[in-house]
Amino acid sequence: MAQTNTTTTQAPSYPAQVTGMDILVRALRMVDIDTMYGLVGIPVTELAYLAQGRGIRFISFRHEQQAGMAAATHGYLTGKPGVLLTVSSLGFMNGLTATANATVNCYPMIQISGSSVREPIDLEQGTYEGLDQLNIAKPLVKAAYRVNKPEDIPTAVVRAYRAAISGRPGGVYLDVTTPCLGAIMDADEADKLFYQPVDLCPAMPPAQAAVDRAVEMLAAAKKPAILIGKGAAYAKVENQLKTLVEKTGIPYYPMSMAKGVLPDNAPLSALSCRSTIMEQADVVVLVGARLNWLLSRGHGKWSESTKFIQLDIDPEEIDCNRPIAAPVVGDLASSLDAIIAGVEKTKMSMDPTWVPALQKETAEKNAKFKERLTANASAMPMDHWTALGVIKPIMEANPDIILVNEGANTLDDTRDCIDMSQPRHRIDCATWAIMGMGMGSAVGAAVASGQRVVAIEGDSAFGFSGMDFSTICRFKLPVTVVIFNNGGIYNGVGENMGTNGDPAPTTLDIHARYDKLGDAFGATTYYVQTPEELQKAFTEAIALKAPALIDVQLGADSGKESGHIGYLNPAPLEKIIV
Ligand code: ADP
Ligand code: TPW
Ligand code: MG
Repeated sequence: MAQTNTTTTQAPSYPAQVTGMDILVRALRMVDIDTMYGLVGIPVTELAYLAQGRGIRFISFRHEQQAGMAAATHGYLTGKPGVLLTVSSLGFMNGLTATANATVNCYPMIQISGSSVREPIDLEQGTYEGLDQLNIAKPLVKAAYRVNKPEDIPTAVVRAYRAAISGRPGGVYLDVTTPCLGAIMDADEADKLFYQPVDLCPAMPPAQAAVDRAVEMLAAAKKPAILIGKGAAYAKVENQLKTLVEKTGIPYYPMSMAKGVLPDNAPLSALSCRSTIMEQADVVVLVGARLNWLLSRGHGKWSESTKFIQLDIDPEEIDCNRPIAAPVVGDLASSLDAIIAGVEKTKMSMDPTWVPALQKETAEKNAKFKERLTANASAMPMDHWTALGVIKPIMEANPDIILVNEGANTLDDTRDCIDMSQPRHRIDCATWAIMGMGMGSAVGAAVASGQRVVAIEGDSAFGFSGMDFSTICRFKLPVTVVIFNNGGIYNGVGENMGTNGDPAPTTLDIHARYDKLGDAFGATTYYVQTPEELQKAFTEAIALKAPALIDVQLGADSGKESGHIGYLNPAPLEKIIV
């Protein structure tokens, strides 16, 4: 009888395995990262796919710098680091400009970049996109780490996260090598690597003696002022500031991105009295604001006798430009709580004429401003003021809209014109006054907040990031981009000082139809030449809650060189005719 073979061959069983990329995605999820901004290619394409598949939103860009600007804005608005993903070599460097800018502005973000195999980079053997990325990043960011082994990924992510948000926030670079991304581990071994980090952004209360010193100085002040910086906006201390102002009656002045932390348009807002504060205030409380170029020299001169109380998380900031009479080093929420508790027990001695004098000045300046807007209301072609006269009341009636703003005159005039009433609703080119944050920041603001965004852009400024209008469209974001086209950097009337007939260095395209660029990506677009057309277009566009682009035709002579900061230009000895 023939024998039947009843034994079946069992497939050998292997333990489940994971890659470095799996571990990285899981580590990011552990610290609650739900969004990544980036641009893929070797070696991070599969990583982005994995992240998307596992519930991390991946916002894909046309240029890494803009993805980085989005991540930085996301970090600024949420208080959690924004995450940027880049490829090796130039992708890394394109993104690094934004990470460096985030560091200068104290925005928390993490740039994760794939990098090539180490050994041929170190021996300069010409490997694919070989670049010593870690060492290039180091001097430009708050912290930089490289992770070479999948076992180290969870620790690396937690370190990067803590570095980005602890103390003074900033940009962190995390280099992940290609072998590390592709390395394989047994899943149960990998499971053991993960842990939930405790208290990722601990409170750092100030010393009581420092608080007492500050309160004593404030109580004795005759002409005090509170100067609010974007550090206060970031730290979300609007309620404490409101309490402090209400309890003491001290007037406040906001830096550009701090507009709206307390309302611009309120009895104690001294927004129009910057020079008077600099000249006359005897005690100034800096709340998350640095005494950098924006608060010195051509921007006004502090009286020799002004004393400063500075609330900041970074002890190295103290005394860096001016002696600080009362440093209060700690996180702003804790510091303000302690100061409020102190002033509640203390009698203030403010000069009763100080606030009324500032209010009188404010009323006079506001009347002048109104006159200017009225005088320019029907200028044809329109100038910056004509256009802003139309946009101002509509923006102020829609305080939920986040305003992104860059340019020279377009920046200065928009900032001066549009009153803000909500914190963290104004994002601009900030500390470095850089161009090329517009589309990225608009994307980051829309994604992080879910709110409407309006980006008011100079035509030059828009050129730096314009292609990422396509990202606004692809992700169907509620963003209206308004381009003030005066045909140039500062204006469109520059003259070639030689004879070759080339455009002047500042000349761009006064007849460009930026609205057609919007058409290419399916946005709702408008080209407007009159205030009436602008009013209709702007009202319609913001109601759409969908991508829209308005090309605002200004006159080529609208705007002056460098806007409000022309004094920073080195003066030419003479005009050289070639
Ligand atoms: P602005 O440009 O509006 O004047 P800056 O960027 O110059 O503002 O200053 C912001 C300051 O806020 C920085 O010195 C930073 O260290 C500080 N800062 C940021 N976050 C906090 C925080 N949570 N607590 C205290 N200070 C903070
Ligand atoms: C990365 C220099 C400052 S402002 C500006 C440039 C090029 C553009 C001003 O023109 P715009 O606005 O935007 O059309 P307007 O209304 O005055 O005409 N490169 C970088 N950053 C900066 N700051 C510059 C160049 C600059
Ligand atoms: Mg311009």
